[in-house]
Amino acid sequence: MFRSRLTKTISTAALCLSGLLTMTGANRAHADDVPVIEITAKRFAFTPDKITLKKGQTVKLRLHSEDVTHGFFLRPLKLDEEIPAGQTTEVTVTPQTVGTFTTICDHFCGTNHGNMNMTIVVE
Ligand SMILES: [Cu+2]
Repeated sequence: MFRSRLTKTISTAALCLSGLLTMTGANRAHADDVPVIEITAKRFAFTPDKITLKKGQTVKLRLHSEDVTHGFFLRPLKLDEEIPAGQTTEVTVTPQTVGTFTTICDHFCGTNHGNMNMTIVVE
């Protein structure tokens, strides 16, 4: 309990850092060299529920929905993706700020939607 509250506090503070992080498009020339992290969205959780990225290292997030349409929103990393029902969306990100951030589903997907989130740690 304490830990999740702490995480929330940190991520709220991190919202103020918005703009210090950059995101690049998925169509870069060397996009194929970028490590890929698979994330599955399914009512009402992301799997895995925590990933760790390295500051300054570009990664590609491959977001897959196993059921309905979900969102993937994390302002400090400028992530605001929609994951259409049953489909896969890719986004490339280069985190620039160390911290612990909470990504939320911002596309209403059912009764427990408000608790659908995952943690992204940047170290
Ligand atoms: Cu949702």
